[in-house]
Amino acid sequence: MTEGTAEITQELVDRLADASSLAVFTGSGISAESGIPTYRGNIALWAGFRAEDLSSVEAFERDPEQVWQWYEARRRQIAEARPNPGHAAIATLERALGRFRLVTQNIDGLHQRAGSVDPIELHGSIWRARCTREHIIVDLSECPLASLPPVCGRCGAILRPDVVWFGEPLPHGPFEAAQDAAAFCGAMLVVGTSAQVMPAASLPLVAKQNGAFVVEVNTEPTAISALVDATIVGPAGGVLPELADRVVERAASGGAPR
Ligand code: BJW
Repeated sequence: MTEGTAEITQELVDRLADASSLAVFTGSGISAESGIPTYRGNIALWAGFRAEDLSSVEAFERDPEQVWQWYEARRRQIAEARPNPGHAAIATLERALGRFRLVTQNIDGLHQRAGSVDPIELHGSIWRARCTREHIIVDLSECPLASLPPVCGRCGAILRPDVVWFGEPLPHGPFEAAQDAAAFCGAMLVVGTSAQVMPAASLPLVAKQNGAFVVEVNTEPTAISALVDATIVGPAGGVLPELADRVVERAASGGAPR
């Protein structure tokens, strides 16, 4: 397979279907067609603030109520959104292929709502919170929240979103599981991430260094396009349904179509 912009060729389908296991690694681009903004390249502001001004430990320590208002606005937007055909195609691959792992940087929970079971969430979830005193993690699927900022039902301390802000370590268990998925997969599908945020962005490189066939699906070339085996340029919701259908059909047939 040559590097560069690729069509969904039979060779590409064969390589994914024949892989010993498939890892799918997603970023916010997979949810763009559900109406959820991506992180970079957007100049969308909330109440005059840039996302990075609110998505940080410093912002939370300075004004937790303001940070929670921002997260609550996003929670409501996500709650009203629907998984799109890209999420559904990934769930189809998971159901059809024996050895499969989904690793996501997304906090929106749309993979689960599309039918994916237990994806590895590297940057946490907007549907959970963490006690700032006892650090226990609590479900926060209630939407809208009754009051802001939410407080811990056990000790009364303020809760914080159970997400990973810049400068914070990724949760150990999920990151270790993601590294294993990348190191031991036969193929990796990288969808809708600019691959700029470390250490998550190292996962496609880990896969490649360990011999995996790595395919990227994105609306534009990214930081890793020169390193992967193929980049399919197009929207995930347009590309993935056809790709998944062909991989599943090919895997079910047990051999290349004549
Ligand atoms: C489509 C599409 C369609 C659009 N179809 N595609 C070097 C080494 C290690 C670390 C660093 C380093 N240099 C700097 C760092 C630190 C930092 C970092 O990486 N900074 C970079 C910006 C340079 N990393 C960290 O701080 C991380 N922690 C860490 O390193 O800890 C070390 C440590 C160890 C021990 C103790 C203490 C510390 C933490 C990173 C946390 C990231 N958090 C966020 C916010 C989550 C919460 C929230 O949402 O509020 O996670 S930031 C944001 O970026 C979010 C995302 O998950 C993440 C990735 O973004 P993503 O998904 O790639 O989005 P975009 O917008 O960049 O790209 C979208 C893509 O979709 C584009 O390519 C489009 O083209 C495409 N697209 N429509 C297909 N329809």
